Amino acid sequence: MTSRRILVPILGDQLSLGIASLRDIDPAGAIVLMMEVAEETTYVRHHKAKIAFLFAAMRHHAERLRGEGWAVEYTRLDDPANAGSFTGEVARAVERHGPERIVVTEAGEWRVAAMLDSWETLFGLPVDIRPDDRFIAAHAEFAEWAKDRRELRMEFFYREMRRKTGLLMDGDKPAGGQWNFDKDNRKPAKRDLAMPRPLAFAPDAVTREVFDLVAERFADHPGSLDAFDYAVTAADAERQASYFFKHALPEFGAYQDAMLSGERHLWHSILSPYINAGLLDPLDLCRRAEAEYRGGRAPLNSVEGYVRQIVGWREYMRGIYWLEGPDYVTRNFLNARRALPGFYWTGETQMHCMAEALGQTLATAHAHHIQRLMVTGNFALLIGADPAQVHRWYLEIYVDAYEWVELPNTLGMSQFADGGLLGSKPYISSGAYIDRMSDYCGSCRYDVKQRTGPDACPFNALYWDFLARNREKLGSNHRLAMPYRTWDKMDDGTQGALRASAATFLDTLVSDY
Ligand code: FAD
Ligand code: DLZ
Ligand code: SF4
Repeated sequence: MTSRRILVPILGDQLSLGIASLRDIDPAGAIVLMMEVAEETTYVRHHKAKIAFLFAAMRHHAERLRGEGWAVEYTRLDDPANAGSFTGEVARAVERHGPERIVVTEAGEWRVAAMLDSWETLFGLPVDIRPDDRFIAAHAEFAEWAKDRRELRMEFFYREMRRKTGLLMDGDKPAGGQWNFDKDNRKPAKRDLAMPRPLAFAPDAVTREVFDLVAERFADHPGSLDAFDYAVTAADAERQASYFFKHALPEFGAYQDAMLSGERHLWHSILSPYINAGLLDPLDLCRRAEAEYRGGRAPLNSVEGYVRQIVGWREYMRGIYWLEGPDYVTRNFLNARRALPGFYWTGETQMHCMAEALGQTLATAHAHHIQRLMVTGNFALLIGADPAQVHRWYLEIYVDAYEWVELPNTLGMSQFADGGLLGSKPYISSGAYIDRMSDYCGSCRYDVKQRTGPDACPFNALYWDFLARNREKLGSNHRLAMPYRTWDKMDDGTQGALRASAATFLDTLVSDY
C-alpha cells in the first residue's frame, strides 16, 4: 500500500499531457497506470506498424509524464505478471496500492467504455469517468444538435462548430463569405519534384525494442515494419505538423482528392495517428492553419478544407458513433454478404489502383482519404462485401484507426450500410473517376475505357451491376437518378453484357485469408 490515493489509468489513445484525468490532480498523491495488454492488441489483428506506433508512443509518453513529476507504473506486454486486459491490470494496481478512487478519461469506444463502467462495482471504489474534452463537441451537444433533425448532414454541424470555436469567422460571418470552398478543390495532381515529402523519423532505441516485441508476438498480423518512419513523441509529431503547415497546407485543398502512383502523401498532413493518439491537439492545429491564412501564407480554400476535415468530419464522425450506439456496427442496409478478397491482405492484384492503395497500406499502415474511400472502399462496396468485415479490415490495417472514427467512416460513409444516415448517397464510381483523379490507369493491365470483356477495367461493369442489383433499395435516391436514367437507356444486350462481365469478374475473387 502507498500513500498515493488516486489511481489514474491512461489508455493508449490518451497520450496528451493535458488529458482531463490528470487535470487538478496532485502528482504527489497519484499513481498513473499505463498498460500494454494482449486483449487490446488482438481484438482485431492490428497491422504490425499500428501496434509498434502505439507502444512506442506510449513508452515515450510514460517517460514524459515521469519528467513532469508523475509516478507512472507501466506494464509491458511481455511482463510475465501482465493480466492481459485493462480491467485485469487495474485490478492488480488496486491490489498493490489500495487507492481511494480511480480517475479516468472516458474511453473512445463502446467496448472499452463498458469495461470502465464495470470498475466501480468490481473494485468497490468511486470511479470518476471524465469527458474527453480534446474533442470540441461533447456527446450531449451532438445529441442536442441531432435531435429532431430529419437528416444529419455534416455541413450544418460543421457550421455550428465554426461558430462555437470562432475558427475562420469574421464576426458572425464565415471568412471569405462562404462556409465551404470545395468548388476550388478536387484537382488532379501532376508529378512535381517540388512536392512536399513528410519527415521520416528514424526509430530510436525505445522504438527498436518495440519492433522486436512486435516482430516476435505479432508475426501473423498483417503489414510490415520495414518502412516504419512515424513520429512516436509529441516533439517529433510537432515537427511533422510544422512541416505540413509550411510546405503542404497551401496546396492541401486543391489536391485533396488526387492520387499518384508511388506517392503516399501528396499534400496531406499525415497527422491523424498523432491527433488520434493524443500527441497533437486538433483545435490547436486548426488555429495554426487559420494563422497561415490570416498571415497570407496559405489560401482560404486549403485552410477551410483542412479545418472542415477536423472540426467538421472528425467531430461529426465521433458524434454519429456515440449517437447510434453499440449496434451501429451490425447495420447492413444493402444486405451485402461477400467475403473480402484475400488480396486486401497481400496487395496482390492486377488492378493497379488497388495494388497501389493496398501495397502502400500494408507497407505503412496509412493511405489517404481518397484511396480509402474511392479505391479500396469503392471496390468493397461495388462487389457487395460484408460491411462488418470491411469495418474490421479498416480497423486493423490503419495506424490511425480507433472504432469511434473508423466505424462511421467505413460502415456509414464508405459502405452505405446505415442506409444514408451519414451520407446522402453511396460513394461509388466506375473507373472513370479513378482515371480522372490519378495516374493509375496508364500503367494498369486493364483498360479503363472498356466496359466489358476480360481486359475491361473491373470497376466499370461492377459499377452498373451494383446499381442494377440494389435498385430496390437505391432506385428512389434522387442523387442516383442520373445513373439510373443512363442505365435505363441502355439496351438489354448492353445491360446483359455488363452484368455478365461483372459476374465473371466476381467469380474470380478468392477470399482465402
Ligand atoms: P488529411 O487529409 O491531412 O486531413 C486532415 C485531418 O482531418 C486528418 O488528419 C484527420 O484528423 C481529419 N480527417 C479528414 N477526413 C476525416 C474523416 N473522414 N473522418 C475523421 N477525420 C478526418 N480517419 C482516422 O483518423 N481514423 C480512421 O480509422 C479512419 N478510417 C477511415 C476509413 C474510411 C473507409 C475512410 C473513407 C476514411 C477514414 N478516415 C479515418 C478518414 C481519413 O481517411 C483519414 O483521417 C486521413 O486519411 C488521415 O490522413 P491525414 O492525416 O494525412 O489526413
Ligand atoms: C489499439 C490499441 C492497442 C493495439 N494496444 C493498446 C494497449 O496495449 N494498451 C492501450 O492502452 N491501448 C491500446 N490500444 C488502444 C485501445 O485499444 C483503445 O482503442 C483505446 O483505449 C480507446 O478506447
Ligand atoms: Fe483501377 Fe480500372 Fe484504372 Fe486499372 S483501369 S487502375 S483497375 S480504375
